[in-house]
Amino acid sequence: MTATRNQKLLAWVQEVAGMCKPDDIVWCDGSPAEYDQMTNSLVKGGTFIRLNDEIRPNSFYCRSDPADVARVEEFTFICSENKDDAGPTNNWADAKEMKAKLRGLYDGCMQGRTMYVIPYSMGPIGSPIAKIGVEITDSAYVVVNMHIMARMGSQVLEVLGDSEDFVRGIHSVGAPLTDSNVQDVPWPCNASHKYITHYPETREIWSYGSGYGGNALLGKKCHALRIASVQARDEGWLAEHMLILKITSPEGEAKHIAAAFPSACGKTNLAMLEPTISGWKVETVGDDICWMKFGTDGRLHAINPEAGFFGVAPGTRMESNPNAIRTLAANSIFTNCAITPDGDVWWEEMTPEEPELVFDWLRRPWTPSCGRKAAHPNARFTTPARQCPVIAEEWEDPAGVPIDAILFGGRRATTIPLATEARNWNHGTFLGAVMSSEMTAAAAGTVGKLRRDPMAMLPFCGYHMGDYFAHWVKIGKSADASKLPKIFYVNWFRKNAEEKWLWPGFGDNSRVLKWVFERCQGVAAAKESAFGLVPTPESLDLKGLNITAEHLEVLLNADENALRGEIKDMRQHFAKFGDKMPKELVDELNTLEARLEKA
Ligand code: SAT
Ligand code: MN
Repeated sequence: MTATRNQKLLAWVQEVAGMCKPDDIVWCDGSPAEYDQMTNSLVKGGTFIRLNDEIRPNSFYCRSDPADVARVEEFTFICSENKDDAGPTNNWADAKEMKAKLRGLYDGCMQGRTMYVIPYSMGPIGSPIAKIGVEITDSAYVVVNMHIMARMGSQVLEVLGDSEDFVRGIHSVGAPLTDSNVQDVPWPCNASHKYITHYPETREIWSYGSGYGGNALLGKKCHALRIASVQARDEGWLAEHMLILKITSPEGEAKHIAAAFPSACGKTNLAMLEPTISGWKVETVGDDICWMKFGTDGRLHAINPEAGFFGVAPGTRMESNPNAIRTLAANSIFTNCAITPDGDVWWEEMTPEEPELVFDWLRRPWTPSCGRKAAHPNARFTTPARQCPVIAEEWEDPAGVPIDAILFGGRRATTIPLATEARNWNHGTFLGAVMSSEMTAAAAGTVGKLRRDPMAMLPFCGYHMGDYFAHWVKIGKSADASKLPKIFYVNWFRKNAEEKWLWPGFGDNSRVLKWVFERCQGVAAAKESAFGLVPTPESLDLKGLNITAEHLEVLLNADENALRGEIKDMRQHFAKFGDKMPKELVDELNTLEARLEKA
């Protein structure tokens, strides 16, 4: 049954069906009944295992193909009309050539499968900041994950009406069942042909070969970041790789903070943290993506375009993120974790003691002494945001929440202090532009290698990064400076010479949030450093924390020698963007260098 009379949408679905040749077409309505029916059939087909209902009700366990475990940046393309618009940080391919190649791969790629049509809204349905997309996919796994991650189904079609204004996404796992005698595998994918391609001008996404996370749940990174960043540039707003949190002081004053960290650097943990300082409260608006638009009050207002969390499981535990653990208690999907003999999930660090026996993500028996990891390091949970016990009451406010502060951060064992406040918007934009992090398992690549990841958008900016920087500068210029969020750079990951963490992190990051809050109020102290304004030791609330004065000094130190050594790398980084590099940020780099020379 088709639930729309939108001719453009109908024609496009027909066109895609003609190419992919599925056995049938299903228009997803987004209902709980649809979710139940599809999860049941995923269980029947062997893709899902239903977890023990008494331990984790209505939840499912799933293992991917070992050749399909993370985003594949080397096969991710921005197919803008001009190569120059993709810029040096993106793979570019000519749209016509890429589409011709993909049409070849898509030809008959859904044979023996069902083609699902998923109308979805990124953002609360009908919010002026929200955007509609339609994902066509042959993966039932994608459909049920989209049920959690986005608002989807009939309601979205109603809001869309006859409008042509929707992002068109095509996704196929690239594994046709051409021989009806051949049994499907639990995780169909195409290990040798993966393409995640974006067409910014026509607002299209064509994805092939992978069923995992951001490669396949097209509303997330492909739409809400890569395509939306282009829409944001064109329309004067910001689409960012940021969590959104609300922090309330003991006096009942609330502020909203958005924070950008690369994938798997603890955005979900920060978004849900339980403060260790008494009387303070942190609540969640979003954990991964933030769309910010100027409101009539001249301030930036943010929405979380997503409806769920697709978080890294390993390391998540009561001590690191109790609210995530509580969110995951039911109605969740777990991918590439381990499974226990009594039918619950497990992953590294989940429990204080390791279980005697589990079955790992590769289906092998695992014991604590076996010398392997039980869960894949990029194992994920998919869980509804509304289940989060600290979800902020305004998290679905169509008008968004006013942002008081923006944090940038990454994993840096050295050099970068615990917290730094930018002197102004351009300086903050500069700090975001030179942001760097040691790599994690969220993307295929060398874990631990340092890479510059501007605003944590390196894999997600849908256009030339130099133009993106210029857009940030322009946003600053267009606004009343007193109404712009203050910008900070934080680093929870500093280590001492013995490779030990200097900062406890997790709930204790509330101490830094408090400092940020009080800087916004203009009450906390800070001192000048070459890098920016850093907390004085007394300005941080360290009550109850066991931290030596020596360690604190290292933590709060912008290491001038190390920074001097990085200037060359920052210049090379900026040089990549050629004449698109905004002068304002080059000036900031010159200022940093001059300050370091004087220091
Ligand atoms: O892109 S994913 O959604 O797979 C996760 C991430 O990298 O943050
Ligand atoms: Mn992310």
